[in-house]
Amino acid sequence: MTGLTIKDIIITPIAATDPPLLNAAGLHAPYALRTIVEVVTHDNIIGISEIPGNSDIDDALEKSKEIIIGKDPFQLNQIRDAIESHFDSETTAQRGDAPWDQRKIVHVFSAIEVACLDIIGKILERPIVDLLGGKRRNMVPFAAYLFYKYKGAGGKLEFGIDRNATGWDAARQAEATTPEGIVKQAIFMVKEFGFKSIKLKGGAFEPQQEVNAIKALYAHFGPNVPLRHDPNAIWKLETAIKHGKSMEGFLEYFEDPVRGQENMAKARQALKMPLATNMCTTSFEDIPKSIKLGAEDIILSDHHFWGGLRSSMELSRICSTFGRKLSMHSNSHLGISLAAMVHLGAALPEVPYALDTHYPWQSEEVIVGGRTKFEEGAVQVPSKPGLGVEIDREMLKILHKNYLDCGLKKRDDLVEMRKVVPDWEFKQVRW
Ligand code: GKR
Ligand code: MG
Repeated sequence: MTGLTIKDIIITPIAATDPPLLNAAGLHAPYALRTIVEVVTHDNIIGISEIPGNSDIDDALEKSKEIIIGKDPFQLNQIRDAIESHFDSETTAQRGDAPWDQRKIVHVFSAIEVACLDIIGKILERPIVDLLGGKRRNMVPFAAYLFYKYKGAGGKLEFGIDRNATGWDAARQAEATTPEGIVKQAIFMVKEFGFKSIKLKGGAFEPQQEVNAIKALYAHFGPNVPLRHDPNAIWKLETAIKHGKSMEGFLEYFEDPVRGQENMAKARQALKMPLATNMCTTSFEDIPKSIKLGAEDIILSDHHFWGGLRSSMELSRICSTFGRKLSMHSNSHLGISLAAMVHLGAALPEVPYALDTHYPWQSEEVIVGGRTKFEEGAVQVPSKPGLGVEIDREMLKILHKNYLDCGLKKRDDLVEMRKVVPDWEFKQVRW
């Protein structure tokens, strides 16, 4: 074995405090699960990555060790081929009906690819953005991501609150179920992070209530702050067209109003505003039908489920070829994922829309130096070699203990919702 080959892969599931956020599939648990992956070479160079936490994905990662250990981290094509032939192939349908993606192989490859790029960057003494073709911007803009929520901060406090909290901390813990509550949340989030665009996670309340929230945001922030609404595919086509029409002129784009590419194409025909998706076109195999039908205007990529950073660059070229815009989707995450998103955001040919991030909802961190700073809603592209962030070993231990103590193994917003509304049911299409 040469010094450069991979000698070990360390998989550490963690749980980070997450508030009770509502969405079309239920309620966030008191902890968001993430998995921290370390790929170690014989020379003891460690590359790191972060992916959504899910014990099935962790098991798949564990199984991939036997084919990845011994490989050269520069040989990413070989590693991808080995992973693809080792596991049964997955279809888009396996992403599931929930707003988050439940496929395994894409996440496994993303975890290994980002960690290998981190190693390559460290060896070449170059930031990952340089491995993606180089930096096109120094600051990567993100959007405020508003959620309807119950009162509470999540974590050990469960649904409790810190009575001394002020500013964004207090807003993060406050209930937000009405248009006024959503506007208040937006004011504090925008003040704290400087975001210039706002997204509302919808699909939690009946459509008119959410439309009223969008109009209340518009009334408060005015026409220069772009707004988006995302009901996570839970509206009927008629509902999306009726309420979509009433939001024309208020929204920068409308995200996954309906389920499936066919319905998205019909909604797109009927509405005079761009449609975006992270639920109907979610993999390369979905692209031909998306183009044929005209399912959306904007694809919200996510390197965790599009198979890594280089795949996301390939996606950007496909998008521009077929007249699509590319932006970025997010789930609850910490700073290692954020750093990867920022490197990708810096390399993309264009960033026409501020990228999504759940980051303001988390309060802990697993990287040295603590929480990543936002300036005017944007994050500076790291310039250190690789990802430019390192694991805080003490925090990793603490967050791993949270994982062991909390007993959660994968995200299930239905289970959490039933703790507060016992007869609540998930519906593919609700309104
Ligand atoms: O965290 O509740 C949530 C979101 O609904 C998330 O799971 C979605 O995947 O943010 C996502 C989206 O844009 O659909
Ligand atoms: Mg979405």
